[in-house]
Amino acid sequence: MFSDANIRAAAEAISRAQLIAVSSGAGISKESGIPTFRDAQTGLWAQYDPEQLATPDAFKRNPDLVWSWYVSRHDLVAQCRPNPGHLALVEMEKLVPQLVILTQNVDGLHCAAGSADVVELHGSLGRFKCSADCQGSPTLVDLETIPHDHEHAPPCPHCGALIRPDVVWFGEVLSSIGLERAFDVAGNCQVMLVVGTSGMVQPAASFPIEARRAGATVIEVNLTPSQLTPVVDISLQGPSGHILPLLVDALKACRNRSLGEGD
Ligand code: BV8
Repeated sequence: MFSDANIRAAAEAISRAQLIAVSSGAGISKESGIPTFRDAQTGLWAQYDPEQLATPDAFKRNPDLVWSWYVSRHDLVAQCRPNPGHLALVEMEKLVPQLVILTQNVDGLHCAAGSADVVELHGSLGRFKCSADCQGSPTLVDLETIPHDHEHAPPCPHCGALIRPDVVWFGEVLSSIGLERAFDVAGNCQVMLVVGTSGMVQPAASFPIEARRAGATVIEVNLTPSQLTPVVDISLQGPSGHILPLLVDALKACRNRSLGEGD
């Protein structure tokens, strides 16, 4: 699990920082009811490997299967709410000079919680687009305005190419603007908080390495050790919905102590 001393050390590092970067993965949304990417898929999806479904080839080979997977995830996420972990980051943002969230998640829960500065590196389940980007990149399509069902990828109303989710698939490049911002934040932060990611997907898995190279204190919040654990300075093991609120409380205590000392 984690020690009070580690929570305090993490809070001290955050209290001294000008820029805090948060790198979040599927684990932060687990307590909102959204399965992580490597959880055994439930129901119909048990027999599919997400990394085999979240690719341009899968969509080309079997667009209706990939479409159904995304529409079912979209419908699940639409019923989910931010959990205390997301809300703690909104609190933390108010207690520090600058906090930027670099999220791999496509569930939109950081924005729904009220975080002000979120880079959605892998896109969003809430947006759909023409797979040919016929009106420019991206050609977003409002699903509410076109007839569609859960079984078949619908045609683009402009050009007839199939509609797909506005997410970054494996083998696709991330938006250069988002990626540039992410590496800039990672290279200039004093603290990077890595929350709920296995650290297996590139280029997001490089951010903590980049932050550490630039001299930042890297703090991990994860249920279990991850690929990144060996390179972090402070490891807080447990559910993020429990640990992040504790971290915010410790940060407030830190600030009160320093305000008291300042009297
Ligand atoms: C790119 C959107 C340049 C879609 C996602 C070979 C060929 C082609 C590419 C590659 C290759 N080898 C490597 C690559 C690069 C590839 C990659 O990294 N592959 C990996 C698998 C080896 N990356 C890419 O392709 C990226 N693009 O590199 O472009 C390029 C292009 C061509 C060729 C080479 C390079 C694009 C990657 C983006 C893919 N899209 N999502 C969708 O969602 O459907 S990734 C998807 O999986 C998620 O968005 C997320 O990023 C990732 C899952 O990772 P995590 O978030 O970490 O989730 P995971 O389940 O793994 O772990 C959850 C963690 O939470 C666990 O540690 C668990 O312990 C913890 N946890 C659980 N509960 C809690 C908790 N922690 C705290 N509290 C809890 N309660």
